[in-house]
Amino acid sequence: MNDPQSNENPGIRYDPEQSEQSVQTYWRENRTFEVSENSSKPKYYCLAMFPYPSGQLHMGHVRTYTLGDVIARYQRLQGKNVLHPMGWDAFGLPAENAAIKRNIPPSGWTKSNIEHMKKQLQRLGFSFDWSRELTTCDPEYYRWEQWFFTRMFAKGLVYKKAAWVNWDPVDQTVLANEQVINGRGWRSDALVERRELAQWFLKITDYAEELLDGLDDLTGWPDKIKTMQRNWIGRSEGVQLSFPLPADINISTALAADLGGGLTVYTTRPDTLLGTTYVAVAPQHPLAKAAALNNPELAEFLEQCNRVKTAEADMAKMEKLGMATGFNAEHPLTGKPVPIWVANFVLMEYGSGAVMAVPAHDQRDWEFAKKYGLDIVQVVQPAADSDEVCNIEKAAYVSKQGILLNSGEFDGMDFGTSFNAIAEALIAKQSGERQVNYRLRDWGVSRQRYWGCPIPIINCDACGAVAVPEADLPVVLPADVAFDGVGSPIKKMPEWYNTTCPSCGGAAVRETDTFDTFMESSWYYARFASSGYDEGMLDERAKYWGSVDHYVGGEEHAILHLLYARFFHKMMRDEGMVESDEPFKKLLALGMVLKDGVKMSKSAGDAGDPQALLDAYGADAVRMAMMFAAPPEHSFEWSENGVESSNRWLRTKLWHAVQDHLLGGDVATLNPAELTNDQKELRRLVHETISSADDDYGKRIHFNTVVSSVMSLMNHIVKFEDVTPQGRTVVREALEIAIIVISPITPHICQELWRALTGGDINETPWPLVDSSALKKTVIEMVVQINGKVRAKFGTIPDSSQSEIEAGARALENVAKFIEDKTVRKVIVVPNKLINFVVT
Ligand code: ANZ
Ligand code: ZN
Repeated sequence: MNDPQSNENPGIRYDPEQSEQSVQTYWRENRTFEVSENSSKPKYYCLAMFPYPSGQLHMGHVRTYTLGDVIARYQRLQGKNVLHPMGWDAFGLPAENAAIKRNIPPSGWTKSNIEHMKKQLQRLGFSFDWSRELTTCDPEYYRWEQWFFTRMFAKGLVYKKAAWVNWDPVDQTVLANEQVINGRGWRSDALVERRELAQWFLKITDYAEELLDGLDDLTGWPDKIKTMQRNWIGRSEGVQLSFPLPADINISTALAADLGGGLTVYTTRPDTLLGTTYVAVAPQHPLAKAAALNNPELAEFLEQCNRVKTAEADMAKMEKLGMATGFNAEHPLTGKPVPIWVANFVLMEYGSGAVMAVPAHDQRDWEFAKKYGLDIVQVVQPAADSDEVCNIEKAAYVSKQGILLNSGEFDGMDFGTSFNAIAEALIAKQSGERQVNYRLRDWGVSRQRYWGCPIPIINCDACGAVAVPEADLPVVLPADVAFDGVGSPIKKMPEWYNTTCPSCGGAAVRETDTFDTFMESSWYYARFASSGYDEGMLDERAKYWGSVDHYVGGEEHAILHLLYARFFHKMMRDEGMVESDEPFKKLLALGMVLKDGVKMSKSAGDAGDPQALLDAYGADAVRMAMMFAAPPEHSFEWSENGVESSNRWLRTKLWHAVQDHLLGGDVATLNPAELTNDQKELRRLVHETISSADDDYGKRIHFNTVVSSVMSLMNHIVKFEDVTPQGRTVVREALEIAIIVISPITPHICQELWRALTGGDINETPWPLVDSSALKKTVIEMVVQINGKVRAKFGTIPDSSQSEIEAGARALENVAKFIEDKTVRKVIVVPNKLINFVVT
């Protein structure tokens, strides 16, 4: 095959490397993408989730940032004042692990990764306003996070409590639930243990209701993500009730006082109260511990439970294990004794850490009862006219459609009625109350790691936990530290943690834990808007930019990051720093880029690095291949083949067509009245391309279809051989529009070609308007029938007269031969559709 480059004029050869460099220099020198708040244009804030500086870009990054860039560039062409910033989510575990492995401080490792990745991002030609770049490990960034934390502390939204945590014995750290995979640490793969530690918490539960209700107004978010958030917040309505404990129970008086003489449970099924055959408590429940004091076997069981921590989702699948405590409680309505068991499926962190077990109507309770030979008493049965299956011998009957039995005065009631009646009965006896519960827990933000933002608290023996005063912020994380691989270095630096109490002046100790890195990513979007402000966390510019108009990022952040950022936004709003209720108006949740079925960021090293592709084919080809591969929300298997063919298309079709056209010199002004049908037809395609691109870019957010429609337009342009003055004018318009339409995806080549065609800067050019008169079809296909049977088709001009159509049809060979020796009785014309000859 011959090389298409060989017949190019050497002066205008397409050299992506060189041309992209010069375009990028132009952008830099002209500060093309730097924005200010003094603009008469409407604002548009486009943000892609900032990366963790792991070392090099992978194709997942390329996808995310190209999508964000396409949106930003399209909105800029729409005449918006577009903020499109970039920064680094720079704290986190990998830097520490790298530091241990390579014996270099995390700060240095992070810094050099940022330098390298920044070059790669710049090489890709993203339209970031680099003047607003921020790095979260920079004290100038995290000082405001510390400041905000102390504000929330003063306000009572921050507290410290001992909490059960997932402890990774290898990484020596607390893990979040989602970092525990099948009972093992996500990085170390070590069996995770349970420990109780003093931790700092943010009261996200104070906002649970608003975080839930707010989802209803987020019309720009995918339903899937909203559902995940709803489930995570997990609102339920139920009853909290107490099972009295007998006076002679063998527990300490302190514990008895704590329990208030009763064992509290939370249930969403008070209707099943009479079916309670045992009460199950979590292994960490005080009553379980009390029982274990004189029961070594139980003590061993509790320890075993503490060793394995399972994410809640795995809880359902896990084998149900338990042991009797030997204690009984009393049923709050019947007064009958109910045995108390310890069960591994009861969570200490939810409700009260104890459940009333109703094996006939709850599958977990049923499995547990079967295993340990506990009673199963049915108290709900299907309604008479129902076709529900209910066989308590085989499985629990969990439906809420049934009718009560074996429940005394409540027999015959349905779910709603019995729920209320039993709730009222408990309220009357003062042994229960209605309760709304949220599955959402307060956000534990303490991490026992080094590479994070220091928690700005000083612990004083006399005063307790005291916030670091504003004047003393930031509390800077020491950068030059020695790593021995076990635990955080600042926990072994008395010269750092020994200090004086801001309140009493006595000797005191700094908090040596650092923040969860989700803290930094919870407010960075707002800081971009207040870039460089050094007198506070945010300034008035945060109000100008308001909510992010379009937020782009991986669907793996569907829950935590987005929830924490929404929570921070509401706290900042309540401090008067922002005005809107939600941080992200519209959300684009991307599917994953896979390599051999594995997520790119997780698969090994260089395989996903775009560098080699950039060197060989240029940024535009990489960007185009990525956008062409799949619509954003789909996960897909990455193949490099698309990059080479994109490069070939850019070179042989786009670049070539423009250079060829330019050889013909200047063009005349367009005169729509004078156009031939073919010229009109090309114009129609051109304007259809704009209109579908508007839909694809602005509404559907499907950019692969923009690429294919421009490809198809270019095929028509290349085949269009009309070199008359109007013909060349139509081609000029077609080329300009093809270029501007695809420019958000392949900005470098388009900038160059645009300059060559028009002498102007494409970034200063408004998006083309659709000329609706050009959309009219120039040729209409007429169907010719003879006695109702289709015999031929031919093209006519729209709204042709009846006689023109008839003449056209008669002239067709296949029509003539059927009419020749017949008598035409009637001719029926349906305008712009068909003509039917009735013959005999
Ligand atoms: C009795 C009962 C009978 C229940 C029945 C369910 C079905 P949601 O809806 O998610 O809020 N539960 C309460 N606290 C728990 C804990 N700490 N660990 C594990 N399970 C706990 O769940 C509420 C239901 O989950 C409660 O209603 C309780 O079991 C259980 F036929 O009480 B139910
Ligand atoms: Zn003090």
